[in-house]
Amino acid sequence: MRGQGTATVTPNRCMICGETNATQTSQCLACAAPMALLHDSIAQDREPQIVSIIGDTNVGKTVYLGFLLDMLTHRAGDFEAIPKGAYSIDLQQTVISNMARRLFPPKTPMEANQWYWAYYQVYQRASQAKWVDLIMPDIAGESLAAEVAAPNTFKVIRNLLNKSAGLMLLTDAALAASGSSQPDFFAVRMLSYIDTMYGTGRNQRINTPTAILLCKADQCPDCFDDPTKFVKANMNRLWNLCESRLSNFAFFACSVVGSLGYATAPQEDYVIPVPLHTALQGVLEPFQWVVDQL
Ligand SMILES: Nc1nc2c(ncn2[C@@H]2O[C@H](COP(=O)(O)OP(=O)(O)OP(=O)(O)O)[C@@H](O)[C@H]2O)c(=O)[nH]1
Ligand SMILES: [Mg+2]
Ligand SMILES: [Zn+2]
Repeated sequence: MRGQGTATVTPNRCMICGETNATQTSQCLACAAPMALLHDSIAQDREPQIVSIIGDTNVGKTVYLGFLLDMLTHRAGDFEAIPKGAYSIDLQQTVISNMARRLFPPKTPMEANQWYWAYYQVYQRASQAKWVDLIMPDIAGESLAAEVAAPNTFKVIRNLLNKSAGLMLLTDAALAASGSSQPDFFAVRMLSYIDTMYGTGRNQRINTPTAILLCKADQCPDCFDDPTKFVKANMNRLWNLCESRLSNFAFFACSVVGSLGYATAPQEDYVIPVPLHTALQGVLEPFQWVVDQL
């Protein structure tokens, strides 16, 4: 019978953490992953692969993922993408509708039950045409930081990273270019957490394909010319760790805005950036690279 083919899953066993739930719950009671992922994957009769988008708070993960998914559903490049389940559209819609009103989307809450999850069937028309089913959750940077600082605080993150077939590590290039060491340290902490979790020996390296994105590159356009050179110069700790612990990594520059304005309300003492227009650069390339490696 169709739909019963995946031997490793039973209908109420969470795909992310493996916990058995009551059949009716919409989110896993243990880790808050949507149970719809499981039901949709049973319908596909194919094991989906997880690509995790990770990075510090405020680096631009939500914005990046929203635009990426929107490009995929617009058949950008060689891709064609079919969202599985209406929940998969929520992130894309939130980002696009906010940006159309010249607002950045709100910060992702720390609670896992409020994250957006996207499950897409992606078809790549290339020399070797292929289908991949991808699960891409939008994780909050603060939750990632909490898990890295105290492993097992956010079980869902640990399970996701453990199961990831590909990683996209986002870093704030604008902040790094201004001389801050925060982006470098965060990325190094994140990678060393993953390295320890995988328990890779001294002579082995992490072979999960890892794309490292230099976000907000509109603020430091020279990183488009040579992302690797930028990382060596501005995030040298990260570069060294990649070279010694990862076997498959690549650097990419990306940006979603063409120009920014800054606004403040009377009597307010804070200034917010206003995206005056959207200009996507380097959004698809890192994703394409990850899919090519899967
Ligand atoms: N200049 C510039 N700023 C950007 C770009 N993308 C995002 N930003 C800025 O970065 C902020 C944070 O973006 P988000 O996508 O919400 O960041 P996040 O990584 O999801 O943060 P958390 O949800 O807290 O983990 C936005 O509000 C913008 O101010 C970009 O391409 N260029
Ligand atoms: Mg976010
Ligand atoms: Zn679960």
